[in-house]
Amino acid sequence: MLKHLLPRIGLTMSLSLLPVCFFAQTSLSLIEQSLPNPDNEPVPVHPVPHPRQLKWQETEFYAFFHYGMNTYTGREWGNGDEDRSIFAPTSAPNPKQWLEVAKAAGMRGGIAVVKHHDGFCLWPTETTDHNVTNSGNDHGRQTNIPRDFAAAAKELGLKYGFYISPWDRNSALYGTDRYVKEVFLRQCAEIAEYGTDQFEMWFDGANGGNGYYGGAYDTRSIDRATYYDVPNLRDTIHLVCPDCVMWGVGGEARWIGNEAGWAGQTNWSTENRDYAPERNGMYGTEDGWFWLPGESDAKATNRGWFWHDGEAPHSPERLFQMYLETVGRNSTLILNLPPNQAGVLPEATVNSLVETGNLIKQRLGKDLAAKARVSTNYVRKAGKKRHYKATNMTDNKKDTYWATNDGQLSDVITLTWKKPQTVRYVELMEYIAKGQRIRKFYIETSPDGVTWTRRADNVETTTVGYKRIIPLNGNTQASYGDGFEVKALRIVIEDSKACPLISRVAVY
Ligand code: FUL
Repeated sequence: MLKHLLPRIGLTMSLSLLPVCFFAQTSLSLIEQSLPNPDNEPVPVHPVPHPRQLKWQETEFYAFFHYGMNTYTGREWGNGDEDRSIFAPTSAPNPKQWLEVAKAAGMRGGIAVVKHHDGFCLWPTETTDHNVTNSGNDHGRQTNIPRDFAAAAKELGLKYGFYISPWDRNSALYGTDRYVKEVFLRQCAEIAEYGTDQFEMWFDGANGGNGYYGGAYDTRSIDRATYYDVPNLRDTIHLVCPDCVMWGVGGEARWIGNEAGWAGQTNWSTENRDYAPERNGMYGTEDGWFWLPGESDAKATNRGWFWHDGEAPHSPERLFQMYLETVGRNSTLILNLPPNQAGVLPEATVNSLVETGNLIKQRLGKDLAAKARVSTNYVRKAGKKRHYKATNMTDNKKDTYWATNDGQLSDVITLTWKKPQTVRYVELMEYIAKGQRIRKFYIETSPDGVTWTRRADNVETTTVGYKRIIPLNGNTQASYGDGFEVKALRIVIEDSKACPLISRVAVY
């Protein structure tokens, strides 16, 4: 009956929001099994991502730009009492240069801070006088970061979004209901107007404490769970920016739980709403009831989030390691690049990031699986317009996938080459639109297709998720090395929540 009343996707998603309950889960899969299924598609394993979360996940590696009042005071957290004239860029801030560097580094987008905890806004806003229009020089008064950042991103074909601090140490209203209605929600709405195709809005977890607060100099605390009116915030922004994931406060992606550039080797994109991110952010929760994928925020430089005198970038090798330990572990990586007082990224940062991009291209750019023969023991029965053959994993198409029949939770994927290949990394991607499934696998290589040696056996080969990259020598810090000469490689899937669905296997 129900199937005539609700479209399948809507039904799946609205029901996936129900509280944990065996009854709901059972009745859901019964309903799904009774739906017509000419393509013999596997039923989802709940929870599944919202389409906006899927698009967000594909951004993979993107930049963070901390620029603002702190760039000129040398602080990391301004108190909110900074004189506006201090914001005086020595040349016009240049978001296009920031994003060009991000693109050269292999990133697919960027997020610019437009208001940090000090409350100074980097765009002309009606919500407060504490903004660029009252700043120290003409470059400052003409600054409009969201306008210029969005324009540059569009020109360069990158995704973009903004960081708006919910905490505001300048506002006299902070801590009252009026702050949320008259300042914070309006600021978010103003920023949404700078581009309906934003991919993420970033809301920091530092909320409340001491500050200037319009001259009061006191300490204000808020109830994080209710103060920011999150449901209203989310709905309002999604009306204007339908693909914009609300990070942190907004509850559509989770903090990975450290700012050191690594995610757990075991990393589920599933979580519970009442999770404590610092405890579980790195790993997620296998039986979590919500799709809440991890994002790792990390610094590409050695001082702070904001630019400081004497700062130096991390080496390209260190940044490549971070990439492997985040993007390669089912997390996104948002890597911070701080613009200096001239509003540009310093040369040393530029050089390190360009070189990081080169490493990513050299090491993970040429897929050897494309010229391998790929086979599995099991293949799901094809439907009218869809098949699930092993070659779906190497066809470079994100919407095709290999699958087994229902109930078949293990299998072996074998790749063989006519001539020996030097291999160093294996990349796997699950078709997560139907849920994250795999929970145990391992990798072996063979010089002749007869004798097999297990590789990376020090690595927890548990979850895959959106993307997993395994260095075959098991060492993310020195992953490149000499590689292994092989004629065959196999991925042994030992266990999966339901039939495994893999959209990509790549070997580098
Ligand atoms: C933290 C903030 O308090 C830092 O200043 C910075 O913005 C970082 C990305 O998030 O929690």
